Amino acid sequence: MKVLFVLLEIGSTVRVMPGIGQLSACLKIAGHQTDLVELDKYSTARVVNKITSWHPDLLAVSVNTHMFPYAKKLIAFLKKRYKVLPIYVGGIHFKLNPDSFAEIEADGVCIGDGDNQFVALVEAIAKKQDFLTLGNFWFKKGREIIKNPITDLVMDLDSLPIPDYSIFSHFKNNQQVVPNFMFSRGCPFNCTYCCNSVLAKQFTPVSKYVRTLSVDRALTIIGYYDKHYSFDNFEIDDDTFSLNKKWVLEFCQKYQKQFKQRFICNIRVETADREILQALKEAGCEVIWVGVETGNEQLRRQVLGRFMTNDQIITVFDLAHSLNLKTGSFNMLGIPGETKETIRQTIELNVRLKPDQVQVTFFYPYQKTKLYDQCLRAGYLRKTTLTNYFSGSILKLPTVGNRDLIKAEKYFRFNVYKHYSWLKALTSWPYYRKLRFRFK
Ligand code: B12
Ligand code: SF4
Repeated sequence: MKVLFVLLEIGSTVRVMPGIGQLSACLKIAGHQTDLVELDKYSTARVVNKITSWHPDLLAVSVNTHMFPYAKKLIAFLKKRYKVLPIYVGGIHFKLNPDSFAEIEADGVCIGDGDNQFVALVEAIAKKQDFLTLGNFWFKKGREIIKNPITDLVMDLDSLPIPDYSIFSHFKNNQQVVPNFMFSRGCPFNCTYCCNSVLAKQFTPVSKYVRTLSVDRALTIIGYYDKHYSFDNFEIDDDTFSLNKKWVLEFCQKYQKQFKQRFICNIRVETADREILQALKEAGCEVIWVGVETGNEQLRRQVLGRFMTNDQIITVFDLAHSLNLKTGSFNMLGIPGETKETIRQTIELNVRLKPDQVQVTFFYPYQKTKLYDQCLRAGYLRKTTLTNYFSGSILKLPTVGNRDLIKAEKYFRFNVYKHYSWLKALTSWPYYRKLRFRFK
């Protein structure tokens, strides 16, 4: 079978989606062909051209929440044009919110891990076998929706094939690539706004939710890409890479003996100490990214369910800098309860941390998370549809106006950097780009 994936990278920037890479590898091992259309703006023409030239047997659309409105529109168009082409959807949006399948004209949706079950579905379709009872999937049958339970969760990540990134354009064109790898799935923390608190409930006991590749398998995957592609840097996208100290120390020790590439990863401050940070630095880690989110401890604890203190965060940043390890901070604006004062505190904390890179986004409550329900009950949701991450908050908060949030976001990085790096402040100054163009 020929399976065509569609990636709607609209309203954000993403080079590789590990989920698509994993599914493509599983299908290829089973003898199927795969390809991918990447859309950075909404366009039916690119998909139609690919369908016309490649003649896929099935379309697979992977959806994060901000992609949902585009996926809905695209699938409605394709269903009208190609009545018999099966279209299946999956991805984090449907794992969190399977009921939204009713709003989209696809034939079926994957509501859990897709690795084995999507292959099973494709094989059943190829052999014209009945598949309507297949676990991890919901299907449409006329007006009815058949809701099968989750029956297959991948517990042993080592059993999966090496993710296939060859279908992504960066890899196809054999450019200098920046692969992003995931060596684990899941996170044991329970932050109120994060997908993990919802996804963990699919597992009994929930402690089984966090699954990790063996260190040797992780190194085999890096080795495969090292052999076939040219890259100097890669990203480790695990939610919390510092979770298992023994694993990280073993990884770092073995990694530096085999590879030279530098990498970045996400850590959580409670799981990071001098030994881990030192090991990461020696292995070639360039930047550790840390979820700071807000400078106000009460908001962080009571609203976000994150129990680290500002002092703990400061200690880890200071430690990293003392080891010459670069740092990045993730921050959110517009958390329920946010005020001009808490925004000032977030800037102030960042100034104290002196991150080498600062990221800031508007807080968005994803459906089915605890904080979404609270926002809904409090009447904070201005709209429920998200199409991009840059055009302001979707909440209407009684404590701070959207205009103030937009302004705070625009100047956030400048307001942090100006205290310790004039160069970074200048390049993050909102008018810098315009100025550069004028002088070119
Ligand atoms: C890796 C990752 C990234 C990477 C890669 C991006 C990507 N979209 O995959 C990078 C670093 C680029 C990134 C960036 C961002 N991310 Co991110 N990221 C993740 C992370 C940690 C893992 C996702 C992953 O690869 N999981 C492993 C794969 C194997 O699982 P999967 O994608 O669910 O795919 C499986 C199934 O869903 C299914 N499946 C998937 N597609 C399909 C299709 C079909 C047809 C079928 C049958 C099955 C199927 O099979 C797959 C294999 O089992 C998740 C958190 C998490 N724990 O899931 C957040 C997450 C996806 N990111 C999130 C966000 C918000 C962002 C950013 C907006 C952050 C920011 N503010 O800049 C950007 C936007 C990126 C984008 N365009 O999507 C949110 C999205 C929430 C949502 N409801 O949509 C998540 C869920 C974290 C959270 N806050 O809860 N991210
Ligand atoms: S620590 Fe990060 S990945 Fe883990 S639950 Fe909290 S927000 Fe999600």
